[in-house]
Amino acid sequence: MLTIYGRATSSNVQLVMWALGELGVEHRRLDYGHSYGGTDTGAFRAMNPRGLVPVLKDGDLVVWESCAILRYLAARYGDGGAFWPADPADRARVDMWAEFGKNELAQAFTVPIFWARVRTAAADRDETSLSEAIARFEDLLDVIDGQLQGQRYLTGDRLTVADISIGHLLFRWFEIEVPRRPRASVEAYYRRLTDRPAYRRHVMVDFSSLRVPGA
Ligand SMILES: N[C@@H](CCC(=O)N[C@@H](CS)C(=O)NCC(=O)O)C(=O)O
Repeated sequence: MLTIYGRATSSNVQLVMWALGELGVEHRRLDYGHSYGGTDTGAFRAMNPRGLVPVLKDGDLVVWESCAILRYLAARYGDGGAFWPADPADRARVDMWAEFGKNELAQAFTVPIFWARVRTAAADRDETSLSEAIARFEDLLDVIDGQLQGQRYLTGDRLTVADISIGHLLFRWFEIEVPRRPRASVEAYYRRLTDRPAYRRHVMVDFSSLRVPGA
């Protein structure tokens, strides 16, 4: 059976799990990483020399890097339609936003904002850096807001790989205690995502176990 190694509280695991849920692929997920450990063993490092989650094992295939896993799942288990189009030009339009999600939005959010707010005690927090990081992330969200004008999802009216790469970040963005500028299209988009059972199940995961005392 297809196996995902990685704890449910990892945002990169969530990205992969959400895709599996949307594609309806049978799978199992094993808790690895953070408080579960298991990523420093020889067996795990033989799968992923970086010692990070998620890792996918599908038959003889082992893949790490969440977006590579996402693209593999979409190509292997998708139907060549909107989610991950067979046509190279249509696919590139989707992939461009998926890259933007991984290389810009996630980089701008996870460590500079989420870690600073949730995984750092208030006494140790650099509030100036956090405010600057929020301002940078807000600018990127403006790009998303513009793209969402007049359409339900990032590249049209159907959910795609681009939405998985970007949308999984929004749960934490809307849950953490930070100031947020109102942004109607992103907020409507987020509500649309929260209506999807696979998003609720795999992305809207309580992250209180990651919160350090005094955060
Ligand atoms: N670029 C990698 C990053 C993977 C990553 O940083 N994973 C984090 C969890 S989100 C991790 O393994 N942290 C250590 C741990 O959970 O033990 C990907 O997208 O898969």
